[in-house]
Amino acid sequence: MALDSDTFDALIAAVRRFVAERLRPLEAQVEADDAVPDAVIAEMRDLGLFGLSIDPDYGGLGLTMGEEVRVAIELGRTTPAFRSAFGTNVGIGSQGLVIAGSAEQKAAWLPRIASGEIITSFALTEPDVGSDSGSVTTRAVRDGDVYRLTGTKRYITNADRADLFTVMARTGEEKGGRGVSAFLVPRDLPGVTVGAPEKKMGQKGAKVADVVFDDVPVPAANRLGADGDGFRIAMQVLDRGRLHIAAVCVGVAERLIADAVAYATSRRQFGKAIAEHQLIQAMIADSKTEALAARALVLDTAVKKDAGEDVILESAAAKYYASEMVGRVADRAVQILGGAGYIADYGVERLYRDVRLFRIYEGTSQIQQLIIARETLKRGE
Ligand code: COS
Repeated sequence: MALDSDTFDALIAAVRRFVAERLRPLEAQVEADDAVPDAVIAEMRDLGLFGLSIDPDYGGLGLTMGEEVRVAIELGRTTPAFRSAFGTNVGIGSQGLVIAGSAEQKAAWLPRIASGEIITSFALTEPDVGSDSGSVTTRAVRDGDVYRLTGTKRYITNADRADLFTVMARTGEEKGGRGVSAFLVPRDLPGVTVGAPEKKMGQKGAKVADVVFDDVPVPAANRLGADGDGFRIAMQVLDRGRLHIAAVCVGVAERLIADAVAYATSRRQFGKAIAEHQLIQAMIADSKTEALAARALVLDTAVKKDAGEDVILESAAAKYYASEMVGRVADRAVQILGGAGYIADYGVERLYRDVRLFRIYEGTSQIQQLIIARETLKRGE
């Protein structure tokens, strides 16, 4: 159920203030330290950010998708690592449980996820399994009241801090997604090991790492949904996650446009502000047009999702368009800033590296194209 408009407006205003006054001044520090300060995480908890998407019955804010994407756009206006700090709890780390969890599973975990007391991660990708996620090789073998879980998951966001993993593992002999089940795996079970965080191109402060499961005894009660439901659950989680990421891309694009405009209006060449040169204006116009188009697509898709429509195609289209769009916008922002765009102090260089990931995680652009084409062919229009 939607929040009343005053409450939602107050939330947006609080998030906007938090981003502008608290997070943006810390961007260079997060980049240098490759970490989001604990004090900021505590403030995110107080704002309710960890529970944006979780039902109020479990202590969350229970935002609709239409509301969540508007919050995500606001959060996009700063370094993406801040959003990632609670992003898994809002999205891929919690939504398997929200979509397919039993009442007992939800009661056991969701309140602590919503409050940010525990951190969640989504463990689908493996060393040899990326885009073809139906072919996961991690195995969960039933042994009485437990499944014995063995395998390695790769590039797992927030694994370094995670208390609870949603793990997709093969339980049946069927090929492809049909043999895959999903499990809630607490980190403190014996046999769970988290590797060292990877060195990444950008999005410093948001960590990814391997997670190794070595004969981990996962209670059978921790399976999400029925045996063999795991792939479908993971796909539903990603449909939703992709729309959220698309919204973040819109926010980053809006930030980059603002940075480019601020620079172009103050920087003078040939006797006038470079913003008065038409070739600069052309870049600003292209970026603005594309950002508006992406914003409209994101908001429209969220409305459809809230209305209960199937948005597999639209979520993929939003992620595809918005992530590619923000790549172009970042590239133009560097160009408008010229030499300054290539220098770390100005921040645009950092965002240019940060946005590169949006075209890859939660499904590459090529996977989005594949989904969009399949769904269009299925729909016949
Ligand atoms: N919602 C619900 N069910 C879905 C679904 C969705 N979005 N997508 C697929 N399914 C179901 C299908 O209906 C099908 O069901 P049946 O077995 O009953 O027929 C089953 O899942 C298998 O679907 P499909 O045949 O489309 O699977 P493919 O192996 O062809 O894979 C893609 C589909 C490529 C779309 C999927 O593997 C994918 O999204 N890959 C990218 C993964 C990714 O984003 N990784 C990022 C890292 S995780 S942060």
